Amino acid sequence: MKATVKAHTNIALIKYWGKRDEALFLPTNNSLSVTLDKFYTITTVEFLPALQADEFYFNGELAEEKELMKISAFLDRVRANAKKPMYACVKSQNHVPTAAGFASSASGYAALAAASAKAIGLQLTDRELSQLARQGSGSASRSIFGGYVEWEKGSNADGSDCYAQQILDKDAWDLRILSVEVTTKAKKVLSREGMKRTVQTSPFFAGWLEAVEQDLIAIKEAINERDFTKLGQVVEANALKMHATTLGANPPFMYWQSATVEVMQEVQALREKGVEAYFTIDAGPNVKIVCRPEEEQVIHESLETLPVVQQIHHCRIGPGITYL
Ligand code: FM0
Repeated sequence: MKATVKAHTNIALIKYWGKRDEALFLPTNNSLSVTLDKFYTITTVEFLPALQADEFYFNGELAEEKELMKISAFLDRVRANAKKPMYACVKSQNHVPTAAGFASSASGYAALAAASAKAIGLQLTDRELSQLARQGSGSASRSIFGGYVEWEKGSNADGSDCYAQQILDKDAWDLRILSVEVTTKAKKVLSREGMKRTVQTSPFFAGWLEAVEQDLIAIKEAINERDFTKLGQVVEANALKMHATTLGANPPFMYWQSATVEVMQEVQALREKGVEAYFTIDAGPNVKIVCRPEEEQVIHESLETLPVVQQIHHCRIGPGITYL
């Protein structure tokens, strides 16, 4: 009745931006990510007949009521599925620098889905785990798998055809991701809230949906051909289009700060000097850079000269969930 799982974060190369069903976490478009080796969550779930309520410890401390409620709501699905009305003690250790703009929800819900399913005795396939993790946080559906992963939006109203799958093994193409943490003061619009507002109010959202189809075709070709230039161009352009939709929302918002733009311009300047680097940005001010191993060091050296850069984390492409 006890299980421990390690799950890694992922970074989207083609973004998940928009839901067609809020309650079931069904997206408006496919997305494509790489799982990262360096950042992960380890979660232990134990179902105990003696418990009167769920318990949630986060990084060794009893979590706040609000966090516990989210975990409990998630466990309710697992209990209903297993037909076992038993409470659980959940202990999560997070090894994700949340300040760097990595959503710990992706690794968090992937680990919770796999650990809770195993602990309660459900035998789920990775695809079913992806569907379960999705209902905690959309991007968690991708963190079940390692390497290059595509999350299928599906078309069924119940989400039965909406899950992620691996499209290429991590060792098949060694790319590197640099996570560039910048100085920041501004309050952030949470990704869930930002994507909802964009879907409901941005006239540019229709353009996003049209463009993302083309970007997916192009990036899958680039992955098949191991064409880094093509991949990088699509990755950068896709992130820019996602962020463009936020400017059209009502009220409008943007995730970039001046430091974000400085890093983006440095990446573009590197390319002009012949160093191939491409950026992507999630729902926050920090920048992630995609590059080949041979150029990782020179990119690092050039970025660390920028006063707005606080820290640079180096990641490789990582594995899917593991049972410890
Ligand atoms: O990861 O509302 O999963 O594809 O990071 O929990 O389903 O936190 F840049 C934005 C992540 C969205 C792109 O959204 O949202 C991506 C984003 P939830 P998530």
